[in-house]
Amino acid sequence: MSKFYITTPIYYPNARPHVGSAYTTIACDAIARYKRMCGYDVAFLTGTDEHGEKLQRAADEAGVPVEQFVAEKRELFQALWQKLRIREYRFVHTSQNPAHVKSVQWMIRQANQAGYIYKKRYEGRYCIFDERYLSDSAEPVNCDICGRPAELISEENYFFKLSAFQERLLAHYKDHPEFVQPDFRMNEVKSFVQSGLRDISISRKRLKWGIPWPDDPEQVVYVWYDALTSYLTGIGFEGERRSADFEKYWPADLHMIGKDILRFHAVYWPAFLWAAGLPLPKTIFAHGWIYYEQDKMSKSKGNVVYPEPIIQAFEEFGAPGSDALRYYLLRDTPFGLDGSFSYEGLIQRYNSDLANDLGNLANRTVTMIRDYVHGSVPQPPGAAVSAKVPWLRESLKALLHEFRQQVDSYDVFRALGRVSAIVGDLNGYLNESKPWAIAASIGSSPYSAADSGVRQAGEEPRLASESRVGGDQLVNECLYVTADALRCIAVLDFAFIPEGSHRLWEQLGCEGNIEDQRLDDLKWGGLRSGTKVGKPEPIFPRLDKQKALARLRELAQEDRLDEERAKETRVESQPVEKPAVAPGAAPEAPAPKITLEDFAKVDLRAGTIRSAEPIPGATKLLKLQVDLGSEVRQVCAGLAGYYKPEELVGMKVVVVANLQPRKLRGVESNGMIVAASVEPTGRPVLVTFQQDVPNGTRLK
Ligand code: ME8
Repeated sequence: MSKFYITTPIYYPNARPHVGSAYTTIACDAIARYKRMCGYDVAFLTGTDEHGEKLQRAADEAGVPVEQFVAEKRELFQALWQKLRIREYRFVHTSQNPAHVKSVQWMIRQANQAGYIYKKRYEGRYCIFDERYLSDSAEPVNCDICGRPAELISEENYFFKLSAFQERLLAHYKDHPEFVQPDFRMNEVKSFVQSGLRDISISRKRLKWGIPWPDDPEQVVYVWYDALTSYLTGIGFEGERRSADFEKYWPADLHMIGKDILRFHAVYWPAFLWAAGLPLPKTIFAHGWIYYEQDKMSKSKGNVVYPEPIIQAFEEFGAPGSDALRYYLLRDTPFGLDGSFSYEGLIQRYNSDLANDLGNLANRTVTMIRDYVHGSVPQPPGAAVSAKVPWLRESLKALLHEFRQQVDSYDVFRALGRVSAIVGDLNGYLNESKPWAIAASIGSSPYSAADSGVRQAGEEPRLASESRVGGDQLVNECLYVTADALRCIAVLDFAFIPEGSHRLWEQLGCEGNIEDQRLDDLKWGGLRSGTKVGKPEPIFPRLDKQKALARLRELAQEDRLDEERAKETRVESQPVEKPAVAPGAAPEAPAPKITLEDFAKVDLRAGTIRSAEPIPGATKLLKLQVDLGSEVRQVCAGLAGYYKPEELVGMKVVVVANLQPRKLRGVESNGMIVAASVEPTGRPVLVTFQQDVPNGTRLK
């Protein structure tokens, strides 16, 4: 059996996943499902990229230990994949993963032994948001991906001789034009490499949150070297030790990525692999970017789209929400180009392709089989009655072939377009043949066509004089042809819209599980006559555009508010997030060991609370002015409900004085008051002194 190894990028768990991360993962899930149905032994990898300064800062801002922060966010990704019906994937995470440490350190050692690593002082600009080096000079510069100002880094680092791979890369691109897809992306990569490659820094000194550099505890490995190596770790690579899965699946057949990270994959990654003596992946496909109504999604603009409220809104209307989103993302934008998300577009696409076309065809067909032929798929006549049938048969044959060609070249947009076109043809065929009219005229049904509700408004029953035999044959032919074509469509669509396709398969009464179907066996005429169809329930009910739009917007807004509230609750409840020792509960696990140097970074000071007052709208926060000797600091603390403001005034407390300032409920907070948190509620008990000490005294 041939194998197929496909990966998504591993995502930064600095925030919850949004529709952009969903886009890549959905595309990969669809391709993985499709390949399984083509008979491949598929490994599908996704995961989270958890090291680096970006993650460290996000955790600091949330006031949570970074290990806990990434573990919590990682779960949000897995929960969303569940909702989006992402299945049979392996999940790799880069922090707290001993196998991954071994992989990365092995890669570095190999490159070092091969002479591709050297040490030098680095001074330049670095974008923390995209974790990339931008220039080798101190000159201020903005990142060309995210537009943020880059930070100055000045430290002694390990460097990778990327320049040594320039010619080899160009030769590889020439010999393997399929290595980067679509073709226009290959051209971009080639011209970047032709313009000259510089060596790159692959370690960080100031940072602790990373994989230790082998034999140099002062440095951690650059987060991209670490992240790319996860494609190996995720299938059982641990440096010298390699699993049978790794031997089977590597090299990857497809790294699916967004266009933003093409250079890392098409230039750095092959060089890192060559430096370690490992074979290269076969194809890197860079898809486009999804914008929100033509605008870049960003938290500060409040236009980031999250999948959960979308799924919920559709489900409230009885529609398969994950299918609606999956279909919209893959069918609305040519795969490889940029796309624009809009709620109107989402409803429009769902209503036109899934509700009006496919859903209607399925519902009409199953209803007519139930009403006209006692619920069993009829026997098609030996020779075609309608002249359209041979044409439809040829179209379906062509579809089965072209669909595979298109998905094999990752043109999922066109493949779905082909299916949609044939659904249109089948609806046209039914409308022209009017089996409901024939059935009514010959009375071949236990029900009348009018009762069945399938006659179109204003239609007259026709062919009243047609012989019963000819009429029966036409009805049988129509119903067999559409039901059989729908069976094929369900199988083709299953990779893309699994929920609806599965229901369609069941309604048609087909034997076996849809996921076990093989595309090689899919042929016209495969539906067994006599198959009992199920109850004709609408699979893709049509949505009222205005109502659906209003509900989608409402849920998206609620979701945003919930997220903000959750963040504020978390911040408000600091420093008492978790009870230190809840009575009757196991004590909290000890935090990882730190050095004295680490501890010395925390500036703890004695201070006297001069005033305390509530903050409007905040249930737990109090605004305090704390006298630190040389200054009076404003600090917001989650003490309301536990301490009365007047009790606090005059109290001597311990303040973390060098925390980054941040705003809580719009009020600036410049430090944190130290407290023990007790009982399951996390009630704060303030730390104070046995004897008086001057304000501003440092605690050591
Ligand atoms: O770059 N439209 O992680 P990341 C389309 N950890 N795709 C989008 C998107 C959007 N608006 N936003 C995100 C990283 N994506 C690294 C990767 S791999 C070894 C390390 C998708 O969380 C797209 O696939 O920033 C993009 O490449 C990926 O999310 C980046 O995710």
